[in-house]
Amino acid sequence: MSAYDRRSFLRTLGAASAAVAGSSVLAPVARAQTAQYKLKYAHNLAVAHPLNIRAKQAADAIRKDTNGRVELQIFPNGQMGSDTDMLSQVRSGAIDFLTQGGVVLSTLAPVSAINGIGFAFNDYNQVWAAMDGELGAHIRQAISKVGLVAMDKPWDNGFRHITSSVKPVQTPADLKGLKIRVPVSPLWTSMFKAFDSAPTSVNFSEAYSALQTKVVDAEENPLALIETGRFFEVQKYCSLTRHIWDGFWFLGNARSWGNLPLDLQTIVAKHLNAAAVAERADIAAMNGQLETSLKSHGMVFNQPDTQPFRAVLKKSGFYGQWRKAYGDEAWSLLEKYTQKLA
Ligand code: X2X
Repeated sequence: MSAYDRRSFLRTLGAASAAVAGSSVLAPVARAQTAQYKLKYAHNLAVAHPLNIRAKQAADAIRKDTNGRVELQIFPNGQMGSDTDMLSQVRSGAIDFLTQGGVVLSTLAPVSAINGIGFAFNDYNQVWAAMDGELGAHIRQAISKVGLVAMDKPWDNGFRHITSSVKPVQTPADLKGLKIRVPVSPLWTSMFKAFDSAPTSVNFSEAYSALQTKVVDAEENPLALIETGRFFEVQKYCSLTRHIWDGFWFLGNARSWGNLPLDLQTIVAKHLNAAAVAERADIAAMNGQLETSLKSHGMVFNQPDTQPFRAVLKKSGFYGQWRKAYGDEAWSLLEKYTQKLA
């Protein structure tokens, strides 16, 4: 990120976090000489991201409530390595905690990507009901089988929207033939193929130049990444399709979690879950500001009706295919919170 990017993103974030700063100042605590339990937590987001800010507040609260016995050490910004590296580290115990989304985690626990099914969730009410409810419990159960413990409350990453340099996406027909960059993931590719688009898997770090050189005309990401990735320089339209929702699970190494006495586990979980809920509100507040900021950079927004998109995915067999992949049990738990999809 250039200095300019950082400044403008920090300004956006600053406004969102200013509201919370006043309410969350913790009394300074006498730091124990050495914490009895030092827990390493790594993530891949910027220091200014609400996830990092809220995790730091949780770390302070944990230190205070455990009288300094537990210290949560945070390693932000991917400094512990790539997503897949960090996933290996949390499984081996080299780090104790990691926040990770369903896409990467699904390489270990396939069902953890089910929240990324296209056009499943209408809004955040459905997302949190499902993820804090039986669907989330089902995913955590799968996660527990691969040596990890997931805290109850997932954190927000965001709804994804489609940007394009050629035209707004208002109906499914606008996706036909669209050359769109997608992350390297079968779920994305299969969804855009169902719309007869021309999806190309490109790593995020190369997405901007793929748009600039017109290898592709479109891409899709949450607003925060459209802003920080400076996609507004090479994209004109932002269609608020909300086609995929993704979040982060707060994952612990099962052995190091098990080594914590129960009373300390309770305190740590309480503060991490509270921080997740606070971070969700931060992201919601940021989204309105990001739309304003992107408009000031010249982007044109539209708000399509999502129902016709869902109808295409149903008819094309997309939902049926993924229902088979995830299994009937997981699928019916998803549909408990969304409308019937397959
Ligand atoms: O690659 C992307 O578009 C990104 C950064 O949003 C993901 O991690 C899926």
